[in-house]
Amino acid sequence: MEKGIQLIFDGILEGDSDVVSENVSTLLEAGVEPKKILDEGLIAAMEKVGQLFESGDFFVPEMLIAARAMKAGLELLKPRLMEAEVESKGKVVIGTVKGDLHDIGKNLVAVMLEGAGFDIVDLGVDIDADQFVEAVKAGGVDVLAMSALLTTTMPGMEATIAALETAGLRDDVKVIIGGAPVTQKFADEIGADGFASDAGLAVTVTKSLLQ
Ligand code: B1M
Repeated sequence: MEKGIQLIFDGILEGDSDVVSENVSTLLEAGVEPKKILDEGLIAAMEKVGQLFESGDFFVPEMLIAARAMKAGLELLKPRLMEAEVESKGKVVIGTVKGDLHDIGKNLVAVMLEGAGFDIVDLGVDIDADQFVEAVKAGGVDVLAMSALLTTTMPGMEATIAALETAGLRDDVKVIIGGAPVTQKFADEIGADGFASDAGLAVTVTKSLLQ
């Protein structure tokens, strides 16, 4: 692994936002691709954090400070991940489902969609079916995007689709879902229109749903 990327990786594991920010800035100035820094530094480190949590070497506080350090790096990458699209490609309402506080992946999807020219309404985390439905009711929404990181919160996606149906809004919006435990099979089972396994694919799938 390249030295600067290794320092970012280690900085996230140690929860050191300053080291992460410094090295992201240095690599960007040196012309390293933002996508490389994101994939090999930031996202790889969060995967490692997950493994350390599973093995009992990390606890929630360590996950939390690692997430903070990752977000510090992501803030610096954000402008560089966004392409300069002028014309709006459509309006996307996005949120993490009820009971789920994980927002890093959701934020990344929002950044990439915004960069690709979509208007984003980010509802945040812990969003229940009624809140999603209210946001769609507000009008002009082309896509409803839901993220879940916990197997226990995935049913919130199905509940939201059911609530859209009850409200008579299901045909007005395309629904795309994602998050580490979410699969294409689950998307098919609950009647979502699209699934993406990462933020880049979320853009591709969202664009294809609106064609
Ligand atoms: Co939690 N956590 N966490 N956590 N956490 C996981 C998800 C876990 C897999 C860790 C593990 O055990 N290995 C595990 C879930 C197990 C399961 O359900 N199968 C877990 C657990 C158990 C928990 C708690 C229950 C722990 C506890 O309290 N005992 C608790 C739950 C709190 C809650 O939500 N109610 C909890 C808490 C937390 C923190 C708050 C400490 C923190 C989150 C901070 C934050 O987000 N602000 C945290 C973190 C950081 C993680 C891990 C380590 C990293 C998640 C992350 O940010 N990844 C995670 C382990 C892991 O995933 N490897 C873990 C980086 C991010 C870029 O990836 O979010 O997957 P991801 O997003 C990707 C794709 O999934 C996709 O694109 C993104 C970019 O490519 N994607 C979409 C995401 N959303 C999408 C939407 C789309 C399309 C694509 O369309 C709409």
